[in-house]
Amino acid sequence: MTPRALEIAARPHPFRLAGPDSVALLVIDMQRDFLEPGGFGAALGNDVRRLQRIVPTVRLLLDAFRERGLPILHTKEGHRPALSDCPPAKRNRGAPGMRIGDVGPMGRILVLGEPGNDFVPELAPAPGELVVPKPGKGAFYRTGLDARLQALGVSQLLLAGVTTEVCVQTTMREANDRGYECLLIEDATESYFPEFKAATLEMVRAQGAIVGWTAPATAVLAAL
Ligand code: TIU
Repeated sequence: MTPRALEIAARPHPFRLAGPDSVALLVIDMQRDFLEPGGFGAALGNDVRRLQRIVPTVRLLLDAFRERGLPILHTKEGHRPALSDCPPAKRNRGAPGMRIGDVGPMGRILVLGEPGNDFVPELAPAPGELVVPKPGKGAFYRTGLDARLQALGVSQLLLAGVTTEVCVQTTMREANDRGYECLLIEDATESYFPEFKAATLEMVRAQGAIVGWTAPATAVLAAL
């Protein structure tokens, strides 16, 4: 009898793991710029405290992947100091004095290398984990992410991070179009808008997983 394939209890139906070498954890933008006061998220008028609640869950997932030696990638939204990779259309949407590149309490807002652009300390990448800086919302736009995943032999992505309907959903759609099977971990993602998070979870798994699957972290951890 062949052993039963490992499955994650997911919606709209179980997510079958292709194998230990095929799956990666993709942690999207768990940066001070989005989770702490004085960063980009706050400059856009958001209550950033909502996002902090997922930090322990993301940490549990990181620990589980680390213990098993499975690949982990961390994305980081940010721009070069000269803002050569920031379209004026993106910069101009911020309030004057609080735009991308302006100086805030954690350094220049959404600029790579600034203190506020770094990961929250609890979720700092460990040596050997890939960090993917990205100028856009999607992690495949102007990054080498696709090639890096292919080099690793990864065909399935478990997604965590912020914000659910912006960078996480954009990345999930980009990955889905590139042939990756994607599962969004429900309690390891958060939005400034609870209704947008709920709608995103519903829409990605609708129509027989049109964009992908969703599952709670406990189901992911049980399957690993
Ligand atoms: N504003 C907002 O909800 N999100 C972003 O600008 N970036 C990410 O989602 N990372």
